[in-house]
Amino acid sequence: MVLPLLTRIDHVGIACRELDHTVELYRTTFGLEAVSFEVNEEQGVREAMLRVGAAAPPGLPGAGYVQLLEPLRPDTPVGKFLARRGEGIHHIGYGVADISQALSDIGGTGIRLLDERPRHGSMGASIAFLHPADLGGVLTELVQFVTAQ
Ligand code: V0V
Ligand code: CO
Repeated sequence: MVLPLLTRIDHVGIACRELDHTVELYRTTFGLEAVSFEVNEEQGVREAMLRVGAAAPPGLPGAGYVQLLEPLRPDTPVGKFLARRGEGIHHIGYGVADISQALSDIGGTGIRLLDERPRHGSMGASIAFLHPADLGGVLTELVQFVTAQ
């Protein structure tokens, strides 16, 4: 196992009821701009990525993001979260160099994997989630950038 498994903070995921309104709130309050809008049917979200800090060199990871998440339906992870807890921080996404290896290594520690294999994530990344109940109440996402990091 190559430690540490987590190489950087990729994004903070924030659940909101109205994506466009919240994007505008971050723009007018902080001057952050959305660099990507996507609908992810598998995850049940419409989401925007707001880059914080300088852009990474082309094709390289490095920038951190705020990920604003609006549920596509009530019976989705973010829809259920909003109903239960209201708007707020939903998950933290960490960069990993090799997501399949990281899943295997973390699975071996007994932490429950919500995804046994990587899924399609924002801006072409491969993502996988770990169970919040095994990580101090924090829903944790692994993110492998679109090219090797
Ligand atoms: C639920 N719980 C959470 C939580 N959501 N705890 C911390 N953070 C969260 N975000 C707790 C909840 O309070 C309950 O605790 C327990 O989990 C069961 O809650 P539930 O409402 O019954 O929900 P479940 O069991 O149906 O699902 C919860 C999990 C689910 C975490 C398993 O949301 C999931 O599979 N999430 C992963 C996928 C995801 O979140 N996708 C959206 C982001 P107590 O009361 O029992 O103690 S998509 C994304 O980030 C993308 C595309 C990207 O970055 O590229
Ligand atoms: Co995320």
